[in-house]
Amino acid sequence: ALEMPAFIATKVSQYSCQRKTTLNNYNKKFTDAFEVMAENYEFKENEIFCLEFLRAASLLKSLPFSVTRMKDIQGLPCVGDQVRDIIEEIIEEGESSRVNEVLNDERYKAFKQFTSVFGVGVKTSEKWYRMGLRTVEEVKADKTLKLSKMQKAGLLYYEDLVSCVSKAEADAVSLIVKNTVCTFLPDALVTITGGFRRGKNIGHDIDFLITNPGPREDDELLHKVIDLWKKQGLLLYCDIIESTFVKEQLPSRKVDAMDHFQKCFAILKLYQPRVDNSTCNTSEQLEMAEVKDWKAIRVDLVITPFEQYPYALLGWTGSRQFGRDLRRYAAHERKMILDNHGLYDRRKRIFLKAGSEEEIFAHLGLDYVEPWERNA
Ligand code: 8DG
Ligand code: MN
Ligand code: MN
Repeated sequence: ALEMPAFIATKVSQYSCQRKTTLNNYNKKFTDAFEVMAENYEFKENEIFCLEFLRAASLLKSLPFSVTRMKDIQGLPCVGDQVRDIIEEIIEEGESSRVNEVLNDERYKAFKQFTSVFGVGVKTSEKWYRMGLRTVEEVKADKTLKLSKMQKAGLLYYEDLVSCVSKAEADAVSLIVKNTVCTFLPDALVTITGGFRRGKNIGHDIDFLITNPGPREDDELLHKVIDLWKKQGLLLYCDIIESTFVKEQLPSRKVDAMDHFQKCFAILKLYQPRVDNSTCNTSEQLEMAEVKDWKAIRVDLVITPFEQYPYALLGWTGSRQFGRDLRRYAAHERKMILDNHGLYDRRKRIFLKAGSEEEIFAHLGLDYVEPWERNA
């Protein structure tokens, strides 16, 4: 067999939106290491170094072969000195001492735990760390802490939420979401986005995009859905954010800006019949045995106007790095501004309409990249 058939490193784009990145990662031992480094820089709020490692991880994920020699990365973009050093260490030693240092670092370990709680970011982690807290258990035990409603829910359902969502659970929740939405709007389009649309079989949450192709608009849809789930006892937490979209406003140029759609970050109660229910099969017996027959699941619901749907779909499908690179590509290579609502051509001074994701790629002069090739 040929070694690295016709692979030309200098032809690899620095933008992940010009590469195909499937879940088939030949360089996991490198990309896991880079992601640890990136996360540590995120905890230190060093965005430049964080992005440098995320870009390198993303690039190695797209390579069609395993890197085994320094020669393999010659001529590739996104590989700076810091990254190169770690690759060299891993090739020679099988692991990186710099990465191991981070993994054993007290601050990193504490931040890693804190940020795994729904509603907790770097700022809160910093505060808790300064107070001397180190673990989620210590946070739970500290009754003097002032917690947001979101953080309270995050701690209450912590074990369920850190155990990942499976594809089967995503399908079950998908049915619930579709059924509920369709009782109010039979023609509504409900699409699973995020990691599951990219073909992942696990996730930290389930993301849905909801739009109404028909003539009828319904600003109350999200509230109706949430109210019904409340009535049915299925809603464990929800934070509804109203739309802040302004039509004339130019898209945000910030690469990580939040969009303006009406949305809801929720925690749903998913009932799971126990596999072994031969000994207890009534709800009373379940209760007596203190067996929990449900799991808390994080769900994001986003409502979009139909004409913005392809842009919202592209943005919410991710990956986050793929989205960042799309916007960076649009700005730097096309003088266009892309966000989850639309695409603005700064030369022509017009918004470009799109009826599908394919049309957005075409507007940008990019070859189409399938959702499962966007795991950058
Ligand atoms: P995971 O849940 O399996 O861990 O991965 P994911 O599905 O890729 O990540 P996510 O955090 O659920 O976000 C899905 C995509 O949505 C992500 O690529 C970025 C994009 N996205 C937006 N706006 C927002 C936002 O306001 N919050 C979050 N969390 N993601 C957003 O376009
Ligand atoms: Mn997700
Ligand atoms: Mn999400």
